[in-house]
Amino acid sequence: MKITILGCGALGQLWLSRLYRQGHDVQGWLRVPQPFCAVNVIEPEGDSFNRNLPTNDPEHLAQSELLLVTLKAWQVSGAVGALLPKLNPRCAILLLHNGMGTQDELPPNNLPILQGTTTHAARHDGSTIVHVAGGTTHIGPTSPAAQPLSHLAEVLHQALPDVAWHNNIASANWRKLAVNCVINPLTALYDCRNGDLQRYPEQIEAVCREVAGVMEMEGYHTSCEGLMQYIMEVIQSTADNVSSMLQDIRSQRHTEIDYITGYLLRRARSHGVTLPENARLFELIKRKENEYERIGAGLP
Ligand code: KPL
Repeated sequence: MKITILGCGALGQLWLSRLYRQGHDVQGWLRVPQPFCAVNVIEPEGDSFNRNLPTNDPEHLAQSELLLVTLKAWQVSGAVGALLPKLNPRCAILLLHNGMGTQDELPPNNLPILQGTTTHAARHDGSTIVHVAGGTTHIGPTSPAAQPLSHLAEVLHQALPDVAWHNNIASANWRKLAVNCVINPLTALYDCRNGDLQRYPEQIEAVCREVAGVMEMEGYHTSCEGLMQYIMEVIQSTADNVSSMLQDIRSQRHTEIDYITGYLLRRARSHGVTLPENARLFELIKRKENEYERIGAGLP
C-alpha cells in the first residue's frame, strides 16, 4: 500500500519502520522538507531498525491510499488542511492523537476520515526512538466515506499489532478522553509519574464525575465509578510513564489541553453545564503554558 505519514516524531517513526518492514511503500511528510527521514527505532525486545526513508514527494502523496497523521492535536488542522487539495479523493486519513475535536476544524471535504487512539508508548532518546511498550490502537470511521474501510485495521495490525476496528469509535475516543482528562493535567500539575496519581483519589473522582456527566449528555452510557475503575487500571499499567502533557510542560512546548479538557468544557457548555473541577485544571495548565509561551514570544 502507498502510505504517507504526516509527523515523524516518536509514534510517526515507529509506524514508518513497521509499515516499511511489512513491505508497504511509505514516505514521511515533514513541515520543513528534508531529503530523507532518518528512522532509528529500538524495539522492546532490543532489535533495532535503522534506515533513511523518503520524505515529501508530492507524487507519492498524490497517489497515497492512506495519510497517517501522528501530529499533536493542535498541529492537525493546519497541516492536514494544507495537504487536502493534494490528496487523491479516495485517500483515507487516519488521525492518531490525544484529545478530540480536530476533525471539526478541517475544511469541508468528502474524504474518508478515521480517528484512533493508541496505547503504544514510544519516546525520543537523543536521535533514537525507543518503543517502550507495545499496546493497542483503536481505529474507526468518523466520516461516512470511511465506514467501509475496516480492512485498514488488518493492514495496520500486520505491521504494528494490536489494531482493533470500532464501528462506533466515538465511544472508545470518549473513554480515552476521560483517561487524558485525569492523568494529563494532574501529572503536569503535580510534576509526577502516572503511578503517583494513586495518592489523589478524591481529585480523580471529582474529574471523573464531571466527565461521566458530559458523556451521558452526549449519549454514551457510563458511570463515574466505572470510569474511575478503568482510569485507575490505566494509572497502574502506565505507572512509570511520564505523561505526554508533563513531557510537553517540562520541555516548554504547547500542550494538547485545548483538545483534552478544553474539548470536554466546550461540549459541556453546549449542554448548558459548567464543570468547576475540569475548568480549574484547564486554567492551571493554560497559566503554566502561557508563562513560557509569553517569555518565548518576548512578551513582558
Ligand atoms: O495517553 C497518555 C498520555 O500520556 O498522553 C496516557 C494514557 C496518560 C499515558 O501516559
